[in-house]
Amino acid sequence: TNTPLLCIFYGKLFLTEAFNVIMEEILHKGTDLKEKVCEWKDPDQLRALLDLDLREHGESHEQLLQRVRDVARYSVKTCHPRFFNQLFAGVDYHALTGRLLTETLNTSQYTYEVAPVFVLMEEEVLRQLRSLVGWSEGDGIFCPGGSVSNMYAMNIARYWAFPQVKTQGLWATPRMAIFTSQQSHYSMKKAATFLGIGTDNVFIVQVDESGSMIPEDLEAKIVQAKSKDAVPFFVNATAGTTVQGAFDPLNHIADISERNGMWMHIDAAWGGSVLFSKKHKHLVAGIERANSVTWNPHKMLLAGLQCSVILFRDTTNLLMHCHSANATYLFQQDKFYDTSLDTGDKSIQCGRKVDCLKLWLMWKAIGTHGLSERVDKTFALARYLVEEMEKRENFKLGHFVNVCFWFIPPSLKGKENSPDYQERLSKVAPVIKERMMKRGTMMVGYQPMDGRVNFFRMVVLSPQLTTKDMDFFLDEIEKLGKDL
Ligand code: ABU
Repeated sequence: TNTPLLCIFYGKLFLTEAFNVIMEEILHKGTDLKEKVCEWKDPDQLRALLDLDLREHGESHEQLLQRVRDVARYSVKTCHPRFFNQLFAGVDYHALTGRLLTETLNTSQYTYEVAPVFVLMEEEVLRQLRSLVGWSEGDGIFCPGGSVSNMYAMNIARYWAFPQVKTQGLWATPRMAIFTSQQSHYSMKKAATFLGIGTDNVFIVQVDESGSMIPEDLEAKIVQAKSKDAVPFFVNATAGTTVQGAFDPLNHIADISERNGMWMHIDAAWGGSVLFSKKHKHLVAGIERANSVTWNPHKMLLAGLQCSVILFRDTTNLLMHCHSANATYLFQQDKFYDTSLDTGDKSIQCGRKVDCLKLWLMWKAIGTHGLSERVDKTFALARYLVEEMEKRENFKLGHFVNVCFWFIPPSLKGKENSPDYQERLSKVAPVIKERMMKRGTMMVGYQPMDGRVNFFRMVVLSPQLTTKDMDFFLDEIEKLGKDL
């Protein structure tokens, strides 16, 4: 019989047993080098295996546990040390504990009354991150991903430049111009679309060979925008581009922004974490001169998806002024505590997940020192990989902050001048990728870019990794591509 007490009893039992499956199938097997990163199935096969249909009546305890096992089995193990496919990877167990706590407590970050611990925690984590940027004051908020953090920056910048936009909308603004490099994240264009600025008003600035913005071209694009009667108000510099991992020259861009009265944003979603590293923070010299910074601790720091912040140098409460709607059922001004702790009206969301706890708990566990070692290890392994590639015949390096490279199969060796060389080379990475997915040995991404045919982008993140894994990676690529 389905009494409430029995439901609770079986619910708790299910959770306990499902948790054991999670521990065994994902956290033990999923991080074991002898196990596969993924068990590839074609979509039709996978649909059938998962039995996705939702029915009138519920299933038995055993059937449901099998569902949990299936989800674990057929999902990609992004915690596997040989998952190199994205800018996130690996697992930090303290952060994971924070994620589980967050899910279990199931609250929304908007008011002190429902999230007292997390309102104070978010404030403190943001303060510490700002201080790494070099700001003793300012503002910020956790956002659902780097694209949304970038969108916040653009929206706040527009409000700063044209405050009447909040009430009068686009009727109150001139044609606006945004500047960003050709290798910046695509969220800049999405934000321009979403905010009604329009992608035609996103002026694309050229990059040099390494992928860094060319400041002289930024100046030229500002002149071009003005000649079209567009008002330059926002420049986005990137600290760690998505593909090449390039860092734009921040001080130079800050000079240009200041001279032109523009808001300077830095998309440091990937590269912001170098702020933890004494060795590598020179890459973001000048970051403190920005008006806003996007930073994703779920990437290089391994806080777990998703953990993204937008930080502001502003001390005039722009975030609140721009976004507040003063809902009286949430943000009553006659509450019995300090209502400035009800930070939810700074957000464009209502319900907002708690994203600060995973970072806070991980930071508490390994300290600033541990986080700095994590960043240094990422760079050291990338450096090792580059040095090893240079020793091998069949690898051609494109760039090496993110390790971008082509694998040149024996059949293409020495054929660089053949008319069909680029076309044949473009087919190599997709075939190697297919083979590695089907073997399940590892995962690494590839892409074409700016006239360059498909090349691999290797991202080294998991704390479990050693130089042996880098050697395995190179051997495996050679094995998978030797007959191409
Ligand atoms: N938001 C950029 C992330 C892309 C990647 O993981 O490859």
